Amino acid sequence: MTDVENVLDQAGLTNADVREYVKEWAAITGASRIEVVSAADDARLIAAALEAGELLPAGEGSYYSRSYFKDTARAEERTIVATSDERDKGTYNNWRPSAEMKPKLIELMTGASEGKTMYVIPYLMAPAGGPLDKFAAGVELTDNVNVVLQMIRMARVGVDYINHLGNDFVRAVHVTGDLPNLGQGTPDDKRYFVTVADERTILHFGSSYGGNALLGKIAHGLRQGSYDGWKNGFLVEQFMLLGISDKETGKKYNICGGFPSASGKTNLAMTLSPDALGDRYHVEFYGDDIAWIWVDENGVLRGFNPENGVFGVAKDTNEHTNPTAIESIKPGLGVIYTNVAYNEKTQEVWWEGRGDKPTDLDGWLDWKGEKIADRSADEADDNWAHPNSRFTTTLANVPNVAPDYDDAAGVEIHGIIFGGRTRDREPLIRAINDLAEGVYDGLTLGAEATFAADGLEGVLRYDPMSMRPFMSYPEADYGQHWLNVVGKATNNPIFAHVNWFQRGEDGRFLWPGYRENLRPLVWLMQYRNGEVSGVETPVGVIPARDELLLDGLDEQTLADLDTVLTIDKDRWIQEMGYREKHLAQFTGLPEEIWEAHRRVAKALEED
Ligand code: GTP
Ligand code: SPV
Ligand code: MN
Repeated sequence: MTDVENVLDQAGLTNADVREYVKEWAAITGASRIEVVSAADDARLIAAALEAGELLPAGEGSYYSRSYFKDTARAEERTIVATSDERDKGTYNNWRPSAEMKPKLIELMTGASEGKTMYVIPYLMAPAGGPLDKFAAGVELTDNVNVVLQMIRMARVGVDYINHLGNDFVRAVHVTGDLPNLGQGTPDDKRYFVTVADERTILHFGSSYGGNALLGKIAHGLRQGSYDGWKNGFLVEQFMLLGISDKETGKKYNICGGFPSASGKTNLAMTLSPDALGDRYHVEFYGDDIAWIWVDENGVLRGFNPENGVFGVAKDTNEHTNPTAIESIKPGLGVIYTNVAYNEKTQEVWWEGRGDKPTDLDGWLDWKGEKIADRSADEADDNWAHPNSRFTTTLANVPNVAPDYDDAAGVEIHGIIFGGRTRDREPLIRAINDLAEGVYDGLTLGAEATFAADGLEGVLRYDPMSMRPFMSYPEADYGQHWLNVVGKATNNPIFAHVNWFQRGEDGRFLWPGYRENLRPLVWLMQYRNGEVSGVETPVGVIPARDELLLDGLDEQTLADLDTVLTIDKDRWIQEMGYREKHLAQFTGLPEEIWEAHRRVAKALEED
């Protein structure tokens, strides 16, 4: 081991608390070398990772990595929130006492990085200089260079973000572990992904995949952040954040919202205006996965995206569905692909929904690294790319990124939307004027789970505000916290529930989705402004057919429109029974939420 003090001095890491922490974990993990990294090290680290074969070239200035085949998505059942107070136990946070979890993790991590470099990644999950900086700073320690390269893209990285903060930083320790010998998914599973929330310490062992390993993003940016937000008066949510500017009126509206993992946040924030609507509306990208939200001293609800990049789902991303994403991953931008299909001869990448499948199989490897040409007949239809394969690119590469995306003051939020993959019942959009009803709607968000969580695809489940996998404290307190924070806002944010995923009896999507989703959002802002009046229903206000911008929609969509704008009363009444059971799990839920539930139920019965 080189002299740790010396390495930290050389790197200009002066924060004494951070130095102590680094030394403590260097001793536990037994790493052979220490290296402090900043964004400026990217080119050198990329070159070293290519040299070591840990990254492969994917054309000019793009890179490819494969994670271990049993390590391709977040492992929800191995993810734990630990504190020393049992009252922090919620329904979904997998709470355990920290006295039980910390020794376990220390034992697993002891000596586990021997022979490896321990990278020290000082980071900030925020645009720098804002009101929440002291909650946004952290230092990830990892023994995995790919994690470093991803973190450099996804967060602001460098010692200057943490040197002045004293002890106000999250301790985030990541040890990859011996991936082929961790018993993933067996009763003897050795993986543990633990956030010790009341100590602001994250200990993740046994993965090198995104949400399990980029600790700034999910474990800090969502789990730790939401716990800190609960204690300190702000909200941290799995939300996208976008602006819609209207050339004709010169106005701009910002909308944030939660859809469960792999349900359309990235695509919505990158959306282009439908061609038929001309250039009147323009969508500006702020964030696609996380928003930190607070009420400022003027009573304005504000939010920013704490991330610096996009870790986006590759599947179905192409020039038609999401041309913005395709632009943001073009050659030369330093993009990293994970678990897509790769051609070892031409260095091309491909995934399901990218376009025509290559017919010349020469050189093509699937996401496991196996030759496609060698597949047996019964493997012929297997996916080439993993369904949860991803691309990583920085915000600066996103063509519609908002000019002020890096402004630490954040932006005013005018609307909050919830949505998910719901094949029936949920209409295209329904607006909700009342705070308690809006919070109630978020808490009862039900949708089909996706491939972003291991082994759960297609399962119908409630996913409160799309935070179920990231929930850090009890749901009843979460509901109350929402009422408290948004209740202080005087700028009149409106709620809405959206659904791009209704299906017909033949299984087809009834709404074309993607860029057409701008139409209901424009309606929502017009409704908020009183420019359209909509149609009252027991579950909110839906657009009258002719209030939606319909120019350029195809015949089939126009024919299906009445269905996606219908409230199926019987299905809704049945749903209210399920919701009652769902909410009853949350002991101590605020009475205002129950009142909202009963109001909606009564309105449905009387309708
Ligand atoms: P996470 O990064 O996992 O939190 O996901 P996300 O919510 O950002 O999801 P994303 O936008 O990446 O979309 C996930 C998948 O849904 C992709 O395969 C998209 O192509 C698909 N998708 C997104 N929007 C739509 C839509 O409007 N209609 C349809 N049919 N599919 C969509
Ligand atoms: C999600 O699963 O919701 C993601 C990707 O955004 S991950 O970073 O892996 O959690
Ligand atoms: Mn997500």
